[in-house]
Amino acid sequence: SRTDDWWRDAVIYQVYPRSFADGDGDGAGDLAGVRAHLSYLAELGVDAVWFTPWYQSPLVDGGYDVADYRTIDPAFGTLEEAEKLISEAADLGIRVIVDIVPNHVSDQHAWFRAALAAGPGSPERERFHFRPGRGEQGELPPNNWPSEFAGGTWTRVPDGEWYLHLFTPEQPDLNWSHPDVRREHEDVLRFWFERGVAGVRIDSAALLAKHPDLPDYEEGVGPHPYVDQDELHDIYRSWRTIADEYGGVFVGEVWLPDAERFARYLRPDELHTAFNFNFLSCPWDADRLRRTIDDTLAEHAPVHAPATWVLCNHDVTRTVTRYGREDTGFDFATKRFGTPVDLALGTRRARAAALLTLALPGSVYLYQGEELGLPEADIPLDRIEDPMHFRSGGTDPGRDGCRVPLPWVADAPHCGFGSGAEPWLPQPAYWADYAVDRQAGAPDSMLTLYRTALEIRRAGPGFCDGPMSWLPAEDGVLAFSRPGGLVCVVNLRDRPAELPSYDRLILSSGPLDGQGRLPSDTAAWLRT
Ligand code: TEU
Repeated sequence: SRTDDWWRDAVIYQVYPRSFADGDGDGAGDLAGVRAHLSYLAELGVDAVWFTPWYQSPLVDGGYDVADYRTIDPAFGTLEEAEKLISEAADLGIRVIVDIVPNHVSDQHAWFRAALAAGPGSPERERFHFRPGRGEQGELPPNNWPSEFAGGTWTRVPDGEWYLHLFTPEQPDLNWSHPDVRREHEDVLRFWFERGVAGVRIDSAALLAKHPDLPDYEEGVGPHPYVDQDELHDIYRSWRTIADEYGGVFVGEVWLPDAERFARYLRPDELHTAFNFNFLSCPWDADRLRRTIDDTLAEHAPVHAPATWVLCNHDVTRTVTRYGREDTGFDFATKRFGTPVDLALGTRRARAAALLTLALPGSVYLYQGEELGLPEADIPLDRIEDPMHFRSGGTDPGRDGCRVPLPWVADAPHCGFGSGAEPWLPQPAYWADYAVDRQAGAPDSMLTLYRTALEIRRAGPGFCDGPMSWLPAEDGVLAFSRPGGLVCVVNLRDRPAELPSYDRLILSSGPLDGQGRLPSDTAAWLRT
């Protein structure tokens, strides 16, 4: 719908296919379900859809354990359906972004099965990180690396060797100094660009390359042996030449605390964009938010890359819950996760945060259900599937609470998620209150807020990857202007705030008080 630079200020909707819509009635979402709801996404007004992995997979880690990139998992559908989906989305002006997981594959991937069968010393094992163990009998893991998901990073196979996995044992890490590994991923990129995808998300993008000696690591002592290795830049430069052939774009999942190191990935010959997760750890506080915004924009400015804004994704506690409580700990007495939540407050803040992020320079990621204001759900212990929960010995709730199947129709079985089997994760009793059909015509619903805001954003001007300037404001209030006279004001204090008397485009929550002031925890867009 727009130019080659569409991605610089796009709104990108994240679909977690297993939980979006169930077209075949087996209790799990699928491509048929997505295709049936493409018009919903068009009406919402998003520019692109990012699909978390839909490839053949045992789904041990929700598809981030890929067994074959050239096959769609039968639980989701077929390659032909994916191709249809991509072209139907294009007809509606929606671009498709797929997810590539280069750090590891599934233990069911042909390469790993071959490596197990071929045994120690075989060329098949060189595509992974197999090593003899330490200790007299080789009974100790080859190094001390901690797992990204708790538990160890090494698993021993029956012939005595160990293999490396930064995530679960079902996700063996690939050896990125092996030419097959590089060639295969370049082919996979071409495979999906050939099928018309507009972009690729790169999972765990700063982890793939490892120090060749796999040395022990003490936190903070010496260079890190696998985070942010220099070879990565060479890998992404070769990927970029492929993307450029197709006009495709990258968004990297680059979790790095160091802003300067992060920005190195965002270059005209490397990644176009990377997720900015700074808001996920930023409290609802005007000074902290302002500093986070300034830091984020300062990180991106020198490399001329647009910032991205993320309030939620499939790995973190849902936005309205995060803004409505202090901590997310596990309560052993009630076997429930999280402290009591003030959902009304969390929702109000999430509404204001939506207008804030949508008014900032750059692109915005919107995670399915965020536009409905879904809270984090409590998942009964015996229904949790996320390996993160099990790897932590049960101390971490895991990430299923943000992955519950969507409610589409309040009065339909399973809230319209599917008409057959029970959804793979249970929907809470209150889920129907959030259903799309309840929210669609309701003036005060979260869905209406998002639809209206996205419509205004599309019409512009001012919602772009251009400049922003802070305006003078009272303590606890954020106010900034954008090109074309757009002004955004966010009141984070506990009493009303002065609002300039420009034309009002939208309020996150109403009404204004008798003196025309903006209520607490509310945002407004104005036009001068
Ligand atoms: O996440 C990578 C990652 O860094 C995670 O460890 C993240 O810190 C954690 O999920 C936060 O709660 C990606 C995917 O987004 C995630 O779903 C996968 O499980 C992971 O990679 C492994 O592929």
